[in-house]
Amino acid sequence: MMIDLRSDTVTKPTEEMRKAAYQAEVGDDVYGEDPTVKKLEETAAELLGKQAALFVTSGTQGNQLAILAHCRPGNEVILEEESHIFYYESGAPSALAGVQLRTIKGENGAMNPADVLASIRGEDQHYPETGLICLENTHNRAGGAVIQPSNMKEIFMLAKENNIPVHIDGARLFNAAAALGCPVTDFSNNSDSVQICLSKGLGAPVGSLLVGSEEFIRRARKWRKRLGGGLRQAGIIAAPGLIALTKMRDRLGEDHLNAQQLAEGISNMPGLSVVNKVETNMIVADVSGLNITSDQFVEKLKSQGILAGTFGGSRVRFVTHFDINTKDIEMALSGIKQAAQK
Ligand code: TLP
Repeated sequence: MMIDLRSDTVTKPTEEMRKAAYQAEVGDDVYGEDPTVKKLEETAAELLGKQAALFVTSGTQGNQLAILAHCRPGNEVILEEESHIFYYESGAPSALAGVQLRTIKGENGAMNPADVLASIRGEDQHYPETGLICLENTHNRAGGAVIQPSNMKEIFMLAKENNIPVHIDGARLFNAAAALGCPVTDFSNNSDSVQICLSKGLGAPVGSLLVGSEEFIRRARKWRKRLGGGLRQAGIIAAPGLIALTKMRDRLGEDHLNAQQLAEGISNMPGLSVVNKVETNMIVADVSGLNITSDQFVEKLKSQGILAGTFGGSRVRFVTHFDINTKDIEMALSGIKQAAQK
């Protein structure tokens, strides 16, 4: 049995989720007749304090629909330099929405509001129009860093003053809420739209939700259909998603504690250093002290029964999740130690 720390996307659905999928009441969701999908969408909208929600297949689809629904071709989108939308979505904003991206270097994933303000375009005919500002929370490439509500609020206020919508890539927004012990609305209130993932820390097999105003969701729904994302008896996958959304949020703190334990162990190993703050469920370790590449280290880990992901350069990412318990962490630590020694 491998200990899979590549991502929190790897969790298998619980028995309760599988049963819920089996028993789900369904209908044709393109006709708006799937009661389980409707319930999931209503639950998400309420939880995040928005008017409406749309069930989508993935985080990427949710983010891209947001860009499509907020922007017009030729717009410019402001976002952090290492954000998932910029770094990991295959160039979709330009390929699909025809927008260009303006990146800002953040600190621990947080953009400085002054930099955001300075990047908003003026009236000049040479300029593209700033169509959207995207925030990411928790911030993946900053090692699961929590972006503070105060920082988001400052950016949201200046965006409002300039009539620019704000979208949150909240793939792991509930991890951020769990880390600060605050309601998720402390984050979502500082936005026009939010994308949340059900199949990361929350453990559902598939799906994300895009939330926002009724008018925004109407436009996003049309884009979803246009892209072939209109699903029929989707209650089958919405039912486990509903369990994820209602029952799995409260246990995210366990993943964070496990991450702390893993980070502590790794930082005591010669040749390895933990380079992120470990606020949630991710550890980013630098392996340059071992004089090998991150790819080589990941291979060594594999031979010890541990899966981790390379994170660029000499960095390796470990992610804790629902399928990892304290015992796995202990085993992982002894395997990592072995891999670092050989
Ligand atoms: N992240 C995945 C990989 O794509 C890197 C991972 O293993 O962390 N926003 C954020 C912040 C994400 O971390 C991810 C997935 C997404 C969006 C996209 O979600 P999916 O994979 O459902 O399209």
